[in-house]
Amino acid sequence: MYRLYGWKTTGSLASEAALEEAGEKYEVIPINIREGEQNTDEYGLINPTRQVPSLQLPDGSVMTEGAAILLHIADSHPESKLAPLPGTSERAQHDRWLFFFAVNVYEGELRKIIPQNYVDSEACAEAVKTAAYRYVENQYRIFEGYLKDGPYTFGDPFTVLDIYVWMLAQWMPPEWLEEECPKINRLVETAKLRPKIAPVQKRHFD
Ligand SMILES: N[C@@H](CCC(=O)N[C@@H](CS)C(=O)NCC(=O)O)C(=O)O
Repeated sequence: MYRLYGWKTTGSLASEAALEEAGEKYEVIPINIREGEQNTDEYGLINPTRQVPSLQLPDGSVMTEGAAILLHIADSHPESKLAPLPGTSERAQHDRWLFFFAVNVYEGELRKIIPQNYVDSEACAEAVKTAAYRYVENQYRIFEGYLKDGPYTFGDPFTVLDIYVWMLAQWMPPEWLEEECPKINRLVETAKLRPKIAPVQKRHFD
């Protein structure tokens, strides 16, 4: 059985949704990052970055980095069709945008939330934060420009990229997303209604 270390509405949400879509059995080990539980010695042995998510695989090994976890779940459950086949040009596009969101958007979100971790002087932190807001919004506009008829990135197939976008986009102000990125907003709203996603959505956001 998989063991997912995570906390409500945080980066572990996408891994949880992917495990649901893959029909896997898993246990969530709560790590309350608001209370600093990621900083215990015990958790440091599981994930030296002291972040969530971390995923213990059925063989006992542990992996970290949310986007890598999503790809692993997709590739180890090919019957779930959660990613295009490796080596295809669709997969290249899928991974391109997954990394785009992991590197540009997720990291941008961290600069918004903890700007003080990115600069030495407290005085510069506010400037980092302001620039991060603008930067993240621009990343969403770039992806919006790539999307076609939807509802998901590649039309009907629902992939772990869509799961990642569904999670991250809910960290944006809903009115901004609706007005500025209607295609991404449709992706998120459609994903929310999926039979396996809806209970996860409820657990995290209600
Ligand atoms: N690169 C990591 C980033 C994970 C990350 O920043 N997680 C946040 C929650 S969304 C966290 O654990 N923060 C706790 C902390 O930084 O102390 C990933 O993509 O999985």
